[in-house]
Amino acid sequence: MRIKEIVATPVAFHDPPLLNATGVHEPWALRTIVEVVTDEGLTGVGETYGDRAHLDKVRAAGRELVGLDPYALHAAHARVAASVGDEVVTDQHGLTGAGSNQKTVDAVYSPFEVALLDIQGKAAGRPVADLLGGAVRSAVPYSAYLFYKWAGHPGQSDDRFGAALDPDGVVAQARLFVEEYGFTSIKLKGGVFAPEKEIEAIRALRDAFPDLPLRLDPNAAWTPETSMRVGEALAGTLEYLEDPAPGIEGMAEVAPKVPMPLATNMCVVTHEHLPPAIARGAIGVLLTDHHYWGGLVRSAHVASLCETFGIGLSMHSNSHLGVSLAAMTHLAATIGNLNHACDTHTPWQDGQDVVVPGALRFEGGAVPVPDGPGLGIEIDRDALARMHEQYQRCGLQRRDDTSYMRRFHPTFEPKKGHW
Ligand code: GKR
Ligand code: MG
Repeated sequence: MRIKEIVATPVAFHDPPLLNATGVHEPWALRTIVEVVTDEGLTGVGETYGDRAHLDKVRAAGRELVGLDPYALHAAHARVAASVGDEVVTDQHGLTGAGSNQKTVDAVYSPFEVALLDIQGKAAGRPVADLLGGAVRSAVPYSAYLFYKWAGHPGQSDDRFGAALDPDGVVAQARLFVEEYGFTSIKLKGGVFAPEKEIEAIRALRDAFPDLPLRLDPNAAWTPETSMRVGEALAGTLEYLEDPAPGIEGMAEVAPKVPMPLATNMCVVTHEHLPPAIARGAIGVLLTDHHYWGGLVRSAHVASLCETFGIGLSMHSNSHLGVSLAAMTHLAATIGNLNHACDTHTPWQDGQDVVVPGALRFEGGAVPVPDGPGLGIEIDRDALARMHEQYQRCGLQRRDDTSYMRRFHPTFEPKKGHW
């Protein structure tokens, strides 16, 4: 079997005005759906970022994979690395840490790897989780991922989630998500208001949900001193504190001074960050993410490294569709040492998807591992075409939360080590 053709389709879907340390989500979120077609008629699918610089690299790398055996994952990685060369793609929003060449190669390779595993699974008649060593859990728990948010995008009508700009709004949002999805743990995206306000919101969540694990993620908006103060104030309340301060240095300063583990998806985002972070004791939990750790197999290797060094594991997410949710679920199902519920932005998509409904669902806050061959999902061709049209019409080519925020608050500055 050989790869015959690769198609990368950028898509856009509606996204609510979710606030974070760098600004506010634009009305459209962008992703790219990658389809790999073989000469035996099998098609595999992967999903990745939609920013133009990344999309161009994915398309260029895809051309180099034609003719390759779908089982030759190492060769595919080498061809992607050669195609990317020494270039570095950096996220405009800076929410997933610094860019590097290694991270760029792994991010470009990831959707192909997922699609090739989808093909391998379809060829074998087995779910991707089986290719990764078999599921150790039949369903993967996700957390309710709360955001401060405006009631609606300026100039548009309010969305059904409503505003969340104070503790009551945050608790109401949590109730909605827990009621609709059954989540059994909660994450609040912070770095939006002064830390004292966010401490109040966490305390309100603790009162409203006494038994659910809670986490707070200000995306490195605080100084190490503030991080220590918040950590002390929330002793016994948080399962982990995610990226309170910038960089491995900042996190290493905070880690021994706070009672809860520090987690990251910002200061450790590629292999070269692991040795210094481990040596400095900077992190207690790594949020893995197959979209930039080089796909599912390489993410599973990182999970083993974490086990070796006593680092806990959770999973990071950006705005995404069902292809990513399926891949995340197969991966998370096979990692024995994944000891925290994974993040997902799925509720914010509010039913928009490129995947035919049915294979992915939440039961008690967890997604049962799809049991069909490969990823166990099917692309809804009409939805893909519609979302591609939306991409062409929306005029966005890269995520830029800061510029969008400045349209309404011209003096807004991203918060990095600000408070
Ligand atoms: O969607 O605004 C967002 C998040 O802030 C996201 O971009 C982050 O990468 O969810 C992420 C995180 O955990 O830091
Ligand atoms: Mg984070």
